[in-house]
Amino acid sequence: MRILPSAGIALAAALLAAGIKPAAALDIKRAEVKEFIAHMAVADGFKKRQLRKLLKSAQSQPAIIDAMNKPAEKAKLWYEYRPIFINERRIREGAEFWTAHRQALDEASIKSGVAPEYLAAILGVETYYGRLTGNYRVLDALVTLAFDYPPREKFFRDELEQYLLLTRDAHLDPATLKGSYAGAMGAPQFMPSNYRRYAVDADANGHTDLWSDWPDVCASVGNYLKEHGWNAGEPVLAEATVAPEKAVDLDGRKLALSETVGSLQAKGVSFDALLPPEAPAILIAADDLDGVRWRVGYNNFFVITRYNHSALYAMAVFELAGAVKQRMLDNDAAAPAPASPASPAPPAPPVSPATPP
Ligand SMILES: [Ca+2]
Repeated sequence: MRILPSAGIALAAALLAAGIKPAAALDIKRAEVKEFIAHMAVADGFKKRQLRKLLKSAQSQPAIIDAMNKPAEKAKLWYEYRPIFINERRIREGAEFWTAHRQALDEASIKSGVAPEYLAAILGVETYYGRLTGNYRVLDALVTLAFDYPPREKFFRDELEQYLLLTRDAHLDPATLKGSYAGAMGAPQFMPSNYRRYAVDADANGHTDLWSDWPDVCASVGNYLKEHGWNAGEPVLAEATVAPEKAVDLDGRKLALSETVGSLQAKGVSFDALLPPEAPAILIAADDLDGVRWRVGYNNFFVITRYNHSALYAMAVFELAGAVKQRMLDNDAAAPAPASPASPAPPAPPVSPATPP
């Protein structure tokens, strides 16, 4: 979420291997740290002494700052970015994940209206279906960015506060949880504020666990997308062509749902419009090796970018979702038919009831 963890983790590891500056314990005598502690004591009822002890144990890590300065989706073009996520291994593991967690995916899909392939694809892009959830202590990541990364210090101080509230309320140990270099946690890589706001205890076992409780993981991703405006059954994206005399204000590089199906058509964009003219839409320029490929994103495309503010990210989720779903269909088709020579049973429906036809 927000930051691509797999690319970021690799980058951070490379920087560490290259001998970038070592980590250092947080100096809790710094004015901004004292101010933060005082705020937490007054606003949230924390004991100052406990906070000092915890924050003193945190390591500020220069490698985290270096990783923050170079997120993969800002540096890469679509044709460079796509193969990181759309490849045989991620498709195969997606089908394996779906097979292993079919019930959790189906239940989350019915509840949220988000088709299971999109829930799986987000987990696939974020953490390889929960396999790579990050090896930084969340405390170190948030402390580093809250106090040693001025461009985003307000955001990360808020997230650090949310993290301390989350771990207090959920009886988790704030010193041991692990996550990405940005402090994103679990299979869906929720930042602490989103964990508190959108995570769901779907199996009602009393714990909302985004690392290994798969009903919780799947339901939380569905809940996040639903709360950000996902429309059940609607398409995500259509391939498009743009007339040479297209309106000059359309470059396909602004991430805003500021057009409609009708306005794009009026400006010379041709696509298979599956929604009515008044439906919100966005034109996307995808850089292929041989030039720009045009695509039109609908509302649900924009909703995916609320998970990570990048059109590249949403296109990767869209394509991975389609590829994993197709792999499931292919696997089902290849499975041996049940032995019944008189009247062979039809194959089981490969998709959940929540998947639109
Ligand atoms: Ca649970």
